[in-house]
Amino acid sequence: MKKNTTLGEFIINKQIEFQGSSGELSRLLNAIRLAAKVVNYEVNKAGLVNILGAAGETNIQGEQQQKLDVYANEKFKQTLINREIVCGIASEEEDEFIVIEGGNKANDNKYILLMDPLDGSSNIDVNVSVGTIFSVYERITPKGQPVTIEDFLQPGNKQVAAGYIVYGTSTMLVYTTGKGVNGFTLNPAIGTYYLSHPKMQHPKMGKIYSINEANYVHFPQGVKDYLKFIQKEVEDGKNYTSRYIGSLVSDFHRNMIKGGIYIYPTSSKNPKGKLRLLYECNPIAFLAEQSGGKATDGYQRILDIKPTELHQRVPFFCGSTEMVDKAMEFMQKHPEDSNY
Ligand code: AHM
Ligand code: MG
Repeated sequence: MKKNTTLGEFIINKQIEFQGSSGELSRLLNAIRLAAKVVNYEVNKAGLVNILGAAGETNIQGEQQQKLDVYANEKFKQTLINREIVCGIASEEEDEFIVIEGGNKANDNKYILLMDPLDGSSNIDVNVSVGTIFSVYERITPKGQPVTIEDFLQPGNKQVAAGYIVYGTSTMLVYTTGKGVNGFTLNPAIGTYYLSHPKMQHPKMGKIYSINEANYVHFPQGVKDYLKFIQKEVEDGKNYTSRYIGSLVSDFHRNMIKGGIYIYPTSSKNPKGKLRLLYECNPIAFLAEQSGGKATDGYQRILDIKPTELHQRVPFFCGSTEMVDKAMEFMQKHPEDSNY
C-alpha cells in the first residue's frame, strides 16, 4: 500500500481482504480513530488550560485519577456507545464492565472492547508521552443477549484487533488485526492519519532494556540475574543502554522500532506485577508478536493466559525475541517465582 495512504483508506482496503466481512470491525476502528483525535486535541492543550491534576476520584486499583484519564475514558465510551458499535466495554477506569444496550441493535453487535484510555497518566503533569491501549474480541454470548463477564475473560490469543495511540512528539495510531502491524501518524493541521510505518518489524535483538531499576532489591532472583548478565555483557564491551519512560506505550513503541526489552516483573511491592493483563499486556503482546517480537510473563506466553479477573495483573517481559528468550532463561532457573 502507498505510503501516503490515509488510515480511513487503509481500513476500507483491508475490509475488502476479509471476504464476507460485515464492516463492523472497520466501523469500530473508525470510531477509535475519531475518539483518539478528540483525546489527542485535549492532551495537546493540557498545559494551556487548567485541566491538570487529580480529579479527586480513586480507581479500583486505589490510584488517583488525573482529569485527563476521566476525560479520555468518557470520550472513548461516548463515541463507542453513541455509534452503537460494540456490545460491551471494559476500561481501566471502570470498576465493572459496561453492557451496551440502547435497543436490540446494540446487543446484536459482535465485538467487545477493552481499553486503558490514558496509560502512563502520571506523566501528564510533566509533558511526557502518554497513550491509549485497546483490545477487541468477538463476543462469546449469543447475539441479542447482554454481554457477561465471560465475554471479557478470553485469553489474548482470541483478540481480533489491538492497538495503541501514542500522544508523543507526533501522535500515532498503531494497530493490528492479526496480519502484521501498521503505524499511522496524525497530521494535526488537517486531522488525518497517514500510513507512516507500514509493516512494523520488531528487531530480533536490541540494545535497549527498559525496567524500573529502583525496584531492584524487590525483584525476583531471575530478573536480578538477567540485569547482572547485562552488566557483565557491558563489561565485556557489548553495547546496551537503559531507557525507561514509565509510560508503557512509549517504552514499547520505541523498543519495537529500535529493538529492546521491556520488563515489569513481580516484586515484593507488586507481588503480581503492576500491569493489567486484559487491557495493557494482551494488546501489547498481540502487537509484539505481530511485529516479530515476543511477550511472556517470564515463563509462559502472555496470550495463552486464561484470565480470571477483569483487572488482573501480570508480570510482563516483552520485546525483541532474543532478549526475551535470554531473560526467560534466567527466570526458568527459579520456577518457584512462576506461582505469582
Ligand atoms: P497506569 O495505568 O496507572 O498509568 O500505570 C501503568 C504504567 C505504565 O505505562 C508504565 O510502564 C508503568 O506504569 C510504570 O510504572 P512504575 O512507575 O512503577 O515504573
Ligand atoms: Mg494503565
